[in-house]
Formats: sequence, structure tokens, C-alpha cells
Amino acid sequence: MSDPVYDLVIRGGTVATSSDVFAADVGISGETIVALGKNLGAGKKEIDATGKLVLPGGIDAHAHIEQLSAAGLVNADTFETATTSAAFGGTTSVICFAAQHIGMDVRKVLTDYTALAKRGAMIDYAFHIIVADVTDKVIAEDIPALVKEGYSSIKIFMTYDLLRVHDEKLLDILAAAREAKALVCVHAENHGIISWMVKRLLDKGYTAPKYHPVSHARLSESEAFTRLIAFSELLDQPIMIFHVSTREGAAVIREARGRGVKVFAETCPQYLFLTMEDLDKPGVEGAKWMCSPPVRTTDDQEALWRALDLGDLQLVSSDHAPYRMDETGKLRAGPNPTFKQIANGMPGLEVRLPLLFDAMVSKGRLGLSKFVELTSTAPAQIYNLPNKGSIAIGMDADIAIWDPLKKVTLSDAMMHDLAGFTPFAGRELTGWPTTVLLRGSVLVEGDTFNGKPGEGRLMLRDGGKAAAPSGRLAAEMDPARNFGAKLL
Ligand code: DUC
Ligand code: ZN
Ligand code: ZN
Repeated sequence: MSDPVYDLVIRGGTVATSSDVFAADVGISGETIVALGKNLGAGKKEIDATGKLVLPGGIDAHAHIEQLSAAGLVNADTFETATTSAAFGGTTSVICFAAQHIGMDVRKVLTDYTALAKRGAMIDYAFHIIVADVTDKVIAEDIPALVKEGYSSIKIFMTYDLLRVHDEKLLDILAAAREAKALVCVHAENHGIISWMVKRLLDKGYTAPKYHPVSHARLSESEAFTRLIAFSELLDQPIMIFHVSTREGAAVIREARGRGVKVFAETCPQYLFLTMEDLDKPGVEGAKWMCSPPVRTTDDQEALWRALDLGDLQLVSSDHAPYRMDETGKLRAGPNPTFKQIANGMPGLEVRLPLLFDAMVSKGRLGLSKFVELTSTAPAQIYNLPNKGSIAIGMDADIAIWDPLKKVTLSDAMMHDLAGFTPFAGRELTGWPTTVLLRGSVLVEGDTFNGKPGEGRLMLRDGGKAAAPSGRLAAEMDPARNFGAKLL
């Protein structure tokens, strides 16, 4: 046997990127992919990938981990459990949230969440900064400074009583983000429609979980998208619309992108694989399927798949938000809560990739390269993670080796997060990530987990490129008076 050339060689597999599928060995030195080719020299360690697919580790750009909600609930998971479950599902990077609530100092919030992640994370992580209290300090000091330091995405809510940001403050955030070159991610639903519907439903005694989707009327999504897009267009500020759930919402995005508005958008597995009928269960059982926006219909599923195919939506993230079915989580208000009292959200870090692999690769919908694009390459590009998201020389060796024939029936018991259930239990999937590497180290090998808490690394991200003053506002101002530049 010749002297080893690499620390690790993954030999004999089929590599897939967002553009190509080819047979190649992968040579890894230290944390980095250094060679791709046939018959590479020996590695100190070798993994036989014959019959397997060698794919970049997943990047989940939307997960709530150890997060405090405005109502005072903390998600069921710690960074340790959430990121362990992510790794078992083939995900090696996550973007989660540092959540400011009213009266909190943003920098302190970020310091606190960073400390939690530093202690527990098994995979690499970054943060979106949630801003709920849009003070002058946040606009003038915190956003510019934090974006410079590598926290280059801000998340805001257009709904929820204690989180929502009103239109003018939203414009302030968009303008500040434009100046700082950050991306603004938005939970976009019309607050008035939802509150009005909730009140009427509860007054009439419609309290079961199955009325939650009714309260989030479909128009609450498309109205909020339209308004948000108008603001984005006014200021020429890129936005990311989170968790698109309806056909109408996807159509609004398509139209805006066609006009050149810089709008990105994601959907989530729950909107592709579940429907509102899933909430129609005896008692409060339907609470397991409650998230906001709610899951919709098979017609919406078809529209979302089409939007992914056309590129109108660029990502599929999990929106992992685990709450247990007990008094610590969904049943905090007691054993028989109204739908309004039940925490929204479902676990999804572990099953996001297997569900999509089964649909896209095993069943053939959109195919392998599109699977890699939606789940790894596009999030790396949109969120500025230059070393992540592909199998290429110089990239971090974050790799999931998939057995495309392995059959798995999802069950609550097999999940590694702390939610205690998966809303996808009972589904039979074909294809599973059997070996998962983080920066060249084998994190998952079958049922064995080799990671250690704190081995995940904070990923700081540059903001976008400098944008010349433009947008509708600039165009609509009289250039001679130069109002546009001053306002922007
Ligand atoms: N809705 C949210 O807005 N956040 C977390 C999960 C959910 O369902
Ligand atoms: Zn949301
Ligand atoms: Zn979310």
C-alpha cells in the first residue's frame, strides 16, 4: 500500500452538485476537499461509497433552536439535541435565530444565543437577528455594527401581537439593512385578518386545532407579500420571504421577480407534504400539525413544487420549532386549549432532507441536482456561506453519504430531537444519509454519533454587495432636489 496522500478518501461513490452528477473519489485533507477524481491516491482513512451518493451536507437556513418565544416558552430542544438531530438527517449547517423581544438589547441577545450555541452545537451555525423592538438605537447603531461583524440577515414579523413590526418601522428596518447591506427575512402574514378571524371563530365555539388554518385566511399571506414587496421595491432592498404556503403567495412572488424586484423566498416540507386535513384529529391531537402559516391543500402543494421548479422559490428550509405535546409546550394552557392558545411550530431539522430526497430523487420529482440546489447550494449562496454548499475543491468537507436504496419508516421514537413526535410519522421513505461528515470529521456513522457539543463553529457572514441608490423611491423623487438620496 502506498503512502497516504489524503487524510480521508471517500471512494467509489457518485458525487452530485447542483449542476452535475459524476463518478468520483473525494480526497480530503484536514477540513477541506482537496481532490476529486478517479482512482485517487490512498487516504489515512477510507470510506467505501460504492453504490452511494456523495452530496454536500444540508444547510437549513431557518430553524428555531433554544429560542425564547414572546409568550415565554422555550423550544423543546437545546443546541445539542437540535443539531444532533440535524446531523442524523444529513444537515451540517444551520441558520437559527437570536430573538430580541420588546425592551431587550439586541447585542446582549446575540451574545446570549451565541453562548448557548458555542456550548452545545454539533454542526456549524449562523444567526438571523430577530428585531421586534425597532428603536432608534437598533436602527442607528445595532444593525450597522452587527452586520459589519458578520450577522448579515435580519428577521422581522408582520404578525403576532408581541412581535409584529408596523409598516413604517418595517421601512426603517429595510432602509437600515440597505445601508448596512444586510438581507431582511420576513414572516409575512396580515395581522388584522388573522386576529379578526380568530376572534370570530372562537366566539362561535370553533376552538379545535383544525380551525387554526381557517383563521390564517389564504389572503392574509398574499396581502402581506404584496405590501412587503412594495416596500422592498420602494427602497430597492432585497428580502427573503419565509415559509410560503399558498398558490396565491407564490404567484405574487413570481410576478414581483418578473419585474426585477429582489425578492427571494423559501418553502418548507410541511407545505409540500402535509395538508389542513392533518389537523382534523380527535381532541387536541391536531396540535402536532399546527404551524404558522398553516399547512394548506394539495393544490397549494402542486403550486409550490412548480414554483420551486421555476426558481420563484429558491430554498426549502425546515422552520424547525419543536414544542412538546405537554405542559412545557403545546399544552401549556392546559389539556384542552383553544387553537389560539397552542404554540405554533413543528420539529423538522432531521426529516427535511430525507422527505425531500424521497420525493425528488427516489420518486424523481425535479431530480438529484435540484435536491442539492434547494437544500444546500442555494442557501449557501443566498446567505453568503462561501465555503459551504457544494462538493468542490477548496470547500469545507461537509458531506452526507446517502444510501439511495435504504428504506426507512419515520417514527416518533427514531427522532433525535426533544419534541417527542414527528408530524411525518408513518411515512415510508427511500433513501437515507448513512454517513455524515462535518469539515472532514465523521459525525454520523449509521446509528453512531461521534460529535461533541461545541464542535460546531460560528459562521460569520459578509453582507451583500454595495448597492447604488436606486429603487422606486429614488426614481420617484425629483432628481434636481435630490430628496431620494437623502431619504435613502
Ligand atoms: N411559526 C412561526 O412563526 N415561527 C415558528 C414556527 C411557526 O409555526
Ligand atoms: Zn415564521
Ligand atoms: Zn420560523
